Amino acid sequence: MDDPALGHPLDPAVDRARALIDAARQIFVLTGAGISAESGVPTFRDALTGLWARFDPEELATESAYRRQPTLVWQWYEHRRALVAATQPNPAHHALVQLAARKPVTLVTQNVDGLHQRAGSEHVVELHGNLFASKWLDGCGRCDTVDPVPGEPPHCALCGAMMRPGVVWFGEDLPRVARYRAEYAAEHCDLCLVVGTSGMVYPAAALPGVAKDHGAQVIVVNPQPSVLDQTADIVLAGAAGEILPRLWPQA
Ligand code: BV8
Repeated sequence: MDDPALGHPLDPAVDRARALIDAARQIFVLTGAGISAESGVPTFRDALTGLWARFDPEELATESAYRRQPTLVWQWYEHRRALVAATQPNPAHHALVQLAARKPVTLVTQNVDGLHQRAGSEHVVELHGNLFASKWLDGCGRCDTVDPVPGEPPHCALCGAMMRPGVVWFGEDLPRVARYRAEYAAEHCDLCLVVGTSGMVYPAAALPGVAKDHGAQVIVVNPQPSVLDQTADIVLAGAAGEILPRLWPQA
């Protein structure tokens, strides 16, 4: 029998998920690179092509790699910024905007692509920063840039400090406010919706477990099995862009 609203074959797990979402009072959403996959944004592991193919992402996305090879790492981020700028939010991003219009939602993302914001989501908690932000590495406190040289990190005209991508590198703590907001949301939700993450990167990966420990139900959306399936009450195996629009009415 088809789902009258959507013309999809009824899936009991989708029905159960819909009922949980409909009954939820406070929803904590955690997204990862998978929610942007249907926009064509390579996950940061996939982004290692060409010049960077020979590197381990967890090695390249570090301050030490940047200090050692600033131009190579800066160009990797410029390459990724160009890739992301050429993409658009997909139905999964837009569905979450619809959810937040119906329910109290805290949207926490591990992604640095800014696509949730471009879809219209507000108050997005970016645990790992944003590709399009930059900040100073060291710096005199009164830093001002020289004319940027394409492909090179900008430098302060006063002290020569180098600018760096405004993302959280491995080995760096998460932004304090973002981390606090994410932990608060996990501790105070009655439903946790996890979309498109392998659950491999900490401390973000611990958040669904925190929600569970505080009494929340957990729904995981991912075409592949992940370690977070063990925490889930419901696992919806499929692409976010197909599944999310089926879980609540869309405008
Ligand atoms: C910290 C910005 C401490 C940079 C990123 C051992 C155990 C535990 C922890 C550690 C450990 N060793 C080291 C650590 C710490 C480390 C860590 O977790 N390492 C991992 C690799 C083991 N963590 C850190 O370093 C963090 N900081 O711990 O600090 C500290 C404390 C105080 C003071 C100082 C220090 C910082 C982590 C942040 C790293 N930065 N990004 C950049 O992008 O260049 S993380 C980066 O990787 C991405 O941003 C992203 O968040 C993450 C990848 O994870 P996912 O988003 O899950 O993506 P992934 O590709 O893995 O999975 C995609 C999923 O989507 C898949 O499951 C796939 O099936 C699914 N999918 C595909 N298509 C779809 C889909 N799903 C739905 N729909 C689809 N269509």
